[in-house]
Amino acid sequence: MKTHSVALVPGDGIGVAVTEAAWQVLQRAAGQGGFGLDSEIFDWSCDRYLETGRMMPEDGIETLRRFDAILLGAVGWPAKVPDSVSLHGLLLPIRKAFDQYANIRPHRLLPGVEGPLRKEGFDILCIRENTEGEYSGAGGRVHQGTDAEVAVETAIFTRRGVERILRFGFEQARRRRGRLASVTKSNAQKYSMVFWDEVTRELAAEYPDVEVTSYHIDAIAARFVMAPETLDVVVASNLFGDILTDLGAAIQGGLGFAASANINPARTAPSMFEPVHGSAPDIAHLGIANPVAAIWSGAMLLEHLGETEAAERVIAAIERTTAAGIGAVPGRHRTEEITAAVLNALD
Ligand code: GGG
Repeated sequence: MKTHSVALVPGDGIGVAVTEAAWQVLQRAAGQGGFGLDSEIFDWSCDRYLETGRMMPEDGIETLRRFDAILLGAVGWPAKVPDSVSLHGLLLPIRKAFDQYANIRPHRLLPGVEGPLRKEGFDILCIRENTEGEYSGAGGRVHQGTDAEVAVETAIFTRRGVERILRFGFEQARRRRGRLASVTKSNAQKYSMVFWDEVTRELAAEYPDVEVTSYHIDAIAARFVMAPETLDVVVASNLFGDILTDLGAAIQGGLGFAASANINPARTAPSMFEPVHGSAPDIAHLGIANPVAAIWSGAMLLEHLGETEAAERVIAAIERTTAAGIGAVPGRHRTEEITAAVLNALD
């Protein structure tokens, strides 16, 4: 029997409960699909930071490297550790070290899920550049605490980085409805974003079958709400993609429904799967976190490992669950009820 190894990094807050839920579902799907899933749990989190001064051990990356995939919950607990420290101590270094440059975030409506922004037919695939741009961690501060204080955050855009994420987007558009939206703010950011637009135009010549439109981030944010049916695949930088996908999640009905995959397309290192949402410390101990986004992310993990049929069954089980109204309204059902319903729907 084929067995895949998965590193579980539940992280902080509700990350622990939703990872546990997703893992239960993945194991059930594996049992039904005739393949195995082995796991090891890593307690890398803000609590660990408080104990050891590190979000993950020094050899954390090398430890993760031997797994086929990583399932992550959420990172951050600002009352314990500044978010900038936790993010740069765990999530961002994993994406960077494993060259998970394509962050895939599917936004579509699940049956039965309501929400004030819900738009029938909403179906957008966001591709977020995941290893450089505004989250490169380059910059500095001088004259701290004085009137002359200066803080600089350098956004790094390389030809390699921009070209490969756009190419990834073009390929996805080819497999979907053939439309690509490339997102910048090139009227205001006259170096990096003008460069991004230029690379978009260069690549467009290679993909004559894909209809390409360049949007500014503010304009496409409005379009997400007003005319989402005009969008198919959306490619954006690290920061713009991060913001836009929270909007996508809101239109889906909430952050509890937004899944994501941090993919290393060359498969030279493990890819990582995580819900878009954060650790939500305010509800962490209430048992009401919605595990749907984490379970959906788990389905993306199975798909990546080549277990396509099992992945499709998990997605179908999620859809049957929300269609029955379970997990469809934030806070109405407990995490364990939603998980049990998805498990039942798998059977
Ligand atoms: N589940 C992922 C998570 O913890 N997200 C919190 C967050 O702020 N992430 C920033 C990012 O995805 O770059």
